[in-house]
Amino acid sequence: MIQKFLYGDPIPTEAVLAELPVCTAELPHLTQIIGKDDLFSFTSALSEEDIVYGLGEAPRGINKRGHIYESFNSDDPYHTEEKRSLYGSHNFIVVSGQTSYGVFVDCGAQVTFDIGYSSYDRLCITPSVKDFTLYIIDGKNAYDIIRQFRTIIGQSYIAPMWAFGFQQSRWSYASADEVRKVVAEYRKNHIPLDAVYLDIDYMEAYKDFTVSEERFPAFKDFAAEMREQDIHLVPIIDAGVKIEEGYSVYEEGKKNGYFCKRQDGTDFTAGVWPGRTHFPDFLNPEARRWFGQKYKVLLDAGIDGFWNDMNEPAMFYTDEGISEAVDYLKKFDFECNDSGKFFELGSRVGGLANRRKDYAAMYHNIGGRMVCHEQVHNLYGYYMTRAAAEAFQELSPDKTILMFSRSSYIGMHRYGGIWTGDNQSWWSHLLLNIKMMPSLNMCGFLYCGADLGGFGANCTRDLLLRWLAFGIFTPLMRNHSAWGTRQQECYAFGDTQAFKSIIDLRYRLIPYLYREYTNACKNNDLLFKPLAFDYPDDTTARHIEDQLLLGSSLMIAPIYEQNAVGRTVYLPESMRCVLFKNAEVSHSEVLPKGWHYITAALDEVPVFIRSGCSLPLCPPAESVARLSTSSLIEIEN
Ligand code: MIG
Repeated sequence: MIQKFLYGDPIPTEAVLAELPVCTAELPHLTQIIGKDDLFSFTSALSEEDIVYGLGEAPRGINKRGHIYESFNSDDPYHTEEKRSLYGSHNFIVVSGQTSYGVFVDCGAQVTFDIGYSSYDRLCITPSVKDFTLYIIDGKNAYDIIRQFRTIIGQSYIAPMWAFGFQQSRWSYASADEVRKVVAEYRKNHIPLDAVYLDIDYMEAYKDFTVSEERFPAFKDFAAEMREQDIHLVPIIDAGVKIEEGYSVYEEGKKNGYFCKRQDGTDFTAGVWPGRTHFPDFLNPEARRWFGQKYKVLLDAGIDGFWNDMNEPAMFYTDEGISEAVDYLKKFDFECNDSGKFFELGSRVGGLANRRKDYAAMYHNIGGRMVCHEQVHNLYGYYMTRAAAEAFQELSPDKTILMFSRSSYIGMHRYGGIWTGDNQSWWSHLLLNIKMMPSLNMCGFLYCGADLGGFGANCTRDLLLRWLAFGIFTPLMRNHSAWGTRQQECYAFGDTQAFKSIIDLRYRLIPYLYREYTNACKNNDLLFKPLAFDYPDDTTARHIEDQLLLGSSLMIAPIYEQNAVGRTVYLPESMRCVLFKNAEVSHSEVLPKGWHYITAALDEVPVFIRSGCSLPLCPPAESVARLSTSSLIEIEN
């Protein structure tokens, strides 16, 4: 049962598609209190055994309990444990215990979830505005509640099958020749590959929908040359549009009033990669349509996949921020002997990016009404991606375009996937990746993945191998790394056999993965599930966070610790443990329910087949197009 409660006059988010009547009965499960600045808070007692699921893209565990989270999409590349916000806002939680219920706070502004942080036995949800919609969901258990929620938000985006191939990215492959070299290395080493990413340097001066003539001459021919080798090029699109006389995207946006405004009606300006930019007002349907149509120039060049970046939106600086900092510097008493003042000086100058003050100075045109960006901040990336996806339906009705975004909100799951942004080459971020997958699925995001090997910092061979050994199970399987870090391609660490061993297995698994993935999309189900969802009466399984159920037949238990030769694995029932090496079965054994120690070398991957299930495998191939999915073998349990 789902009940909808309306507070004030919320700006529609279109996260929920189902038409539900507004409920006037008393709010179940939660106590409503009115606190500071007349804002509502919703609280409830948490009992000892309660687990709180949800929040999609958020730090920490599958059980979100014990921490505080702030839904406010942020461009922060240091995903450390104490962080409260990442790039997406997915305001859906499920309290699972003696009684279970789900809560979705539908609101484009900031929402705070204190989940047993201030007080371990209290849940407290506080929207930062007075206008929002609250959904309360009752059901048999957490899994049932999640599936009801998924039903009202509509079916998840289904990516094309080629997007289940292995993808190589880097900031940046800055010329066609560099891309050719990457492809040649993969093909030479017989490591499968289906896509190479183009980061911001493919553009002319970071201008969206342009391609540098100098670095990527005859781009259309180049795309065709890549397609002949079964390689899809996937260019990035940034949210900000460069201010430059004569640049058509800028000129059209300006002339038609499609950019976000300042309060005085002038176009809002912030500095991002291209220098000073304007932000398209994706919340205005006309502007959205206009921007979406711009992707055509790349579709026409043979491109069939995109990633939308910097759409929180990220701002490096504004002129207002800079002049405030300069004024501060001018008045600063450098003779003073007060360390506190010097710290403040540092943050005044270093704190120019993503200022709340700048977001508060930006306005949208929503149905003719000027709406402050703060009210709809969390919807911006969602609506950018929606702009693209709606245009694709029109421009490419017969071919699914790969689309995923950095920033997101629930509702965007119908238009594309997400990648989880700028993680680091840290072992802890491999574990974070594992724990985040089921939470993302709960909120509708199925085509997703992290930057395998880690984006920031320098990766090592063992970390990349272990990360790939988990990444072979995630729909988006992309190795991506930041400018200035060491090369992170699978051929950059010496011998390539181990990499081939793991990635070949991914391709053998694609028939299973793609089937389970599309089924999960169509049936509003999860691809990755916590063990508790299928073994609800098993009290040990209930608390396991580093093993996941994958589709209907498999359980996985990735190794995420440096130097580990194996790990302990809990089997909630008897399962067949299959160890793969060089994508062949090197060991296979039925193990009883209970704890086991499983060893796996860096080039090996263990997979657990549930009882009564079977795992189909196709022969390996170097691209999805070359997979022969009709000659399947089945490993049974
Ligand atoms: O300010 O385009 O998350 O994947 O490589 C950094 C450069 C901008 C952030 C993205 C990352 C991408 C990078 N971008």
